[in-house]
Amino acid sequence: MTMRHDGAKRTKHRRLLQWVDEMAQLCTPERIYWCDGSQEEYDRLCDEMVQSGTFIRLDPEKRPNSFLARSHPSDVARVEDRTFICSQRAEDAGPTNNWMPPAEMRARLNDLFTGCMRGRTMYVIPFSMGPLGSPIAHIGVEITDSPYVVVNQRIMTRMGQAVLDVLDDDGEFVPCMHSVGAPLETGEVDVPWPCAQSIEDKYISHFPETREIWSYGSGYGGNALLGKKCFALRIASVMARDEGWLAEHMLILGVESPEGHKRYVAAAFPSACGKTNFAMLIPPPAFAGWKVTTVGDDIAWIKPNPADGKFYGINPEYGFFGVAPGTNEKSNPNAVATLHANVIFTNTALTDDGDVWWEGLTDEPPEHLIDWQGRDWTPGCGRPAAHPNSRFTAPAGQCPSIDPDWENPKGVPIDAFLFGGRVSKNFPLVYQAYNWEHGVYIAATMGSEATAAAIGQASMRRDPMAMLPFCGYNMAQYWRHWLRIGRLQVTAPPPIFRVNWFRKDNHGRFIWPGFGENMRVLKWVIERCEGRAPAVESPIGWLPGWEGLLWEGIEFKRADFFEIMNIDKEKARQETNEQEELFTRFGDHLPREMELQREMQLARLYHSPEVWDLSRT
Ligand code: O2Y
Ligand code: MN
Repeated sequence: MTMRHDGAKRTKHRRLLQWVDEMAQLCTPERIYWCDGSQEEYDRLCDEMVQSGTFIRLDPEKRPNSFLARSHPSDVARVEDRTFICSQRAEDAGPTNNWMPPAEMRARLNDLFTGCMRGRTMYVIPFSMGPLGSPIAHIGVEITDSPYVVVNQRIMTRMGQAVLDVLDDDGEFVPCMHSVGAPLETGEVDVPWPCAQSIEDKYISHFPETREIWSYGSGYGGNALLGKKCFALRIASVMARDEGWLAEHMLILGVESPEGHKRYVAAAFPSACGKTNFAMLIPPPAFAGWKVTTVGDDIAWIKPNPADGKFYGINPEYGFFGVAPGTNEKSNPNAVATLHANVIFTNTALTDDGDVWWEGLTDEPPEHLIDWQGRDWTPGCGRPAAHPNSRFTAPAGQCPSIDPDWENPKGVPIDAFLFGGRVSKNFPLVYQAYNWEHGVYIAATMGSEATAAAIGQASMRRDPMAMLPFCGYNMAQYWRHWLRIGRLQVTAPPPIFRVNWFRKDNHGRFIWPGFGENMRVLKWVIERCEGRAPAVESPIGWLPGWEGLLWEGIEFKRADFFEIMNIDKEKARQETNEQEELFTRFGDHLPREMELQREMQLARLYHSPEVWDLSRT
């Protein structure tokens, strides 16, 4: 028997209505609710969650219209071990993804989802990744039994009736099925953060061939807000491969010179490398007249435009799901300002006057807090007050540095790609690839240094293009796609750069001050795009000389610059040799250009003269 709901009044999309009915029959919820995306609906759901204990309303003077949620201690982050790419063939998921045959996964999910919404409301959330109706945007529909997911999705995506209107009666949408995996028995009282009891019962599953997402057992972040990592990266990367575009784990920022020239840079960094801070950078005083603006802080969808042969990018998201610890007036004043109101905090600490706090927000912690698990906390008690992965969900439009074109349906033209890892030794502050193929190679081999405990044979934890946990298909085929799209789809692909803010000196101290000073690197990047900045050829790419960067307003000695730019040839050879291990994992799928680039780099590291000695610049 089909359950009554007002879907037919909301849309004439038969496939969507049929899917909702099928999911209701599978999950047997108490009721079905179609989200309209209104403020009234958002306020009502937040009030209900305050009543049920899921939300704490923060002090309305200090943090208007803002809430704190505390998750179950077992449900605090993305679960990569429980994330699956269920392509028909294992080799299409590739060696870096967890794979399960689709039929086997479907059977498991069918068991898990049967009756999983008992006693709960099934919410239907139509959402658009990207500005409504933009040719770069795509639509998803998330079904969930979590009101926390609904209100977060209202911040993170454009959602509600307007999306159904754009979808019309036959538009394409990605079905995103989600349950916290905690059915309620008759008379059972709900808990503030329902989720599956055991990690083995969590499944974040993707079906690339049929473009579906099924997520079970977690209510947290990337596991549950399915528009973000699941759709905008894992499924979208497959769509992008098939349709000739790029779905990337990249921020997009704009740089405007005092003369009013505007450039846009898309930059990929692995998770937890300060992407949000970089996306909201404030140039230091020496850069009077320069402006940096934010298009997005995490994900970029980039499509070639045949009209002018350039790449155009959008931020498919509508909000920021940023990590709270470490965010402060020094590291990211724009983020702090963004958080003034209308924010959902998850797993931060609560102050005695009804506000939030996390490690690093202030130099001195408050004398007393309630920690992320609801326990009394005092400085020196030996526990962090906020969970290290505590988050804020905040509307992007509230960011003071938001770019005037961030909602432009055409996207913004991408002038350069940056790739950055976290490496303490031997990787220069910045260098430019010789050409597109070389750039794809340096992006494919990027990574962060493994911690001492994690170092096995190789010392780098590879994270190609910062997409290791997010590529929905074989990573080597993804490199092939990058090679092809730069050759065929655009007239002159943007230059590619590698950056590394994290180099340390012999005392283990960071050499580069980071934060706003990264503007100095950005300026060189922009000037390279315009063919204006000098560069020195090296075996690994083009380097800025001392004169290439602006040094006004910073105490940074020439010797420090040579230290941060220095390439020890022997160590670079060792690193290049170690890359073979990554490449061989992909067997015949590896594009031959990748191994060729590696061998050419090795040859340069053996044979090139020392013309790249920067102390001569
Ligand atoms: O732990 C989570 O669910 C969030 S992970 C995340 C959130 C925002 C932006 N990036 C990431 C990431 O892991 O790259
Ligand atoms: Mn991310």
